[in-house]
Amino acid sequence: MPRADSDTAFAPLPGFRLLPGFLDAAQQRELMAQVQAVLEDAPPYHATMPKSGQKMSVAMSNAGALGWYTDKDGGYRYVAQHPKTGRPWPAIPGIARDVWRAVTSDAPAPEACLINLYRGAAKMGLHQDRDEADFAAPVVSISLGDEAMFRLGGTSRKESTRSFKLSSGDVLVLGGAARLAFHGIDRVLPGTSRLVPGGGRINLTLRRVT
Ligand code: MD6
Ligand code: FE
Repeated sequence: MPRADSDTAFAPLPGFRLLPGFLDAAQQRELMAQVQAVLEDAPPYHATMPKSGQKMSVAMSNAGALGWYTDKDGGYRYVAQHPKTGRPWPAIPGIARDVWRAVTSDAPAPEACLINLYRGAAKMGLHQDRDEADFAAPVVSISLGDEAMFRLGGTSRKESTRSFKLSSGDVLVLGGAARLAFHGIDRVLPGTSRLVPGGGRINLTLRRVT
């Protein structure tokens, strides 16, 4: 019996692209330094899920004109200021903008860069990225630090899923039919990288919002 993870019924939707090792070690270190500068201005926080009021295990911050945010009463949305400092989000790191330009053909510049910080047992449940007003542009993600098991499914929760490893420097694109594919992080593999100061994993997701 094949395990669910190697289910032959699973095929990624068109528009899904995994680019392993897209950033070399030097580029990863430079991007890490740029992200640290963002996090000094815009400290990571644990956002709260709508309705349940549960805090997310992943710490978050943002860069760009708009940042993804959630709290108990407001729900999932984009906001122009850091919820605690009230300041506008810092600019999107240059290396991240370079990656967007390199992997999206004619999409306008990204408006939002969500920064996910995984420490300890943090993980992210299966979700769709669907809080944007327009799904024409892809979502581009960059992984830094510890390896993680990423789970990818189809556009309905019922469809089969498959998990695979994301490593530091990998770039993942959800565009076209895969733009609304369900996905999540099952777990991070601690101690598999020394890139992130204090350990753990950082994922940047770049998006058009409006
Ligand atoms: C993560 N990534 O890798 C979570 N979303 O930590 C995402 O939620 C994601 O990797 C949209 C497109 C690519 C992604
Ligand atoms: Fe996502």
